[in-house]
Amino acid sequence: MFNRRTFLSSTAIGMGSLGSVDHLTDLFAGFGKVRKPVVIATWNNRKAVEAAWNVLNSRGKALDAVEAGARIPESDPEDTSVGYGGYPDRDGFVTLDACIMDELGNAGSVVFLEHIMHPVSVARRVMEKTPHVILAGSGAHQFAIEQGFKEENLLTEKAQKALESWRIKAEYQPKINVERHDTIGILGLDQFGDLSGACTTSGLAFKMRGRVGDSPIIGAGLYVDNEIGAATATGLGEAVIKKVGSFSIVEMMRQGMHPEKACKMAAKRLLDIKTKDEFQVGYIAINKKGEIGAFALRPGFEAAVITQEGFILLKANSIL
Ligand code: SD4
Repeated sequence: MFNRRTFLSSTAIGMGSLGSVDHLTDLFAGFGKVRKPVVIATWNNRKAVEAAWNVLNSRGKALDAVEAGARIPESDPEDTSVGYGGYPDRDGFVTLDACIMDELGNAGSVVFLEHIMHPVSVARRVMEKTPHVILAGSGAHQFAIEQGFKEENLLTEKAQKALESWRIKAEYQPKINVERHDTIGILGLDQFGDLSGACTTSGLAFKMRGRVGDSPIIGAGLYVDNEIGAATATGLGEAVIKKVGSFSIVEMMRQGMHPEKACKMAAKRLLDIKTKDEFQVGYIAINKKGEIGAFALRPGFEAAVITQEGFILLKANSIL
């Protein structure tokens, strides 16, 4: 059972820090009432959850929080899986996918977007300013420019070098946890009890030109149902799409399953995907009560969480 006295020193955002937690269900056991606000993100996206928390903690909406959080890795050149600094496709182009969903069930998405640093914000504009859900490629780019987004070169020297060394062998294998999978899926529950989520990525490093993963696909990389809960995914997008991962987790929560159990069941379903390559998928979820869960196919997945109690880096359990 989690011991509240294990609070560590305060963090950059002036909160207690709970350190790493292995058994999430224990952490949340005994909380009968709704826990809010809460923010949870894939991987150790600590700065992102802090940015989201700052919004939530000043009576902000979950939608604004998840967008603010997702924008952090998008502009971080060191994050090689998202936005600026993201690894390019095998032809040297950085192509971005993102989506967002709000508490009303509205959704916006951009796929195969180039030269725009904040695809999550373009996705939000698609949701709010167009009658559509998805804009792709040059159409998404044109829309972004019309909306006042700046055109930028997103390929850093580091990413260019990584492509050059990949080209020596040019072997494409979706390896587990080795690409510094920092793709962010982020879910927030605000103090009004509303849920929203966002997901943003540069996709798999050295993918084929034109490839789109799960991250901008509503139901696969992200799903939010404000009556029930929200879920998001990271890892091999092809696997997540085939299993409609995030939607399936929300549907399992609808049947009364705890978020962690729902993530586990969704991860288990990945076992019947036939591929010769080893791959990783990680899921996170939150329900209306503010209970959270994370589970992965293989070891190594973690999630960043902030509640009123502080920051937690959650080490997810795995099927294999
Ligand atoms: C994709 N799911 O494009 C993304 C990749 C990812 O950490 O999550 N990387 O398939």
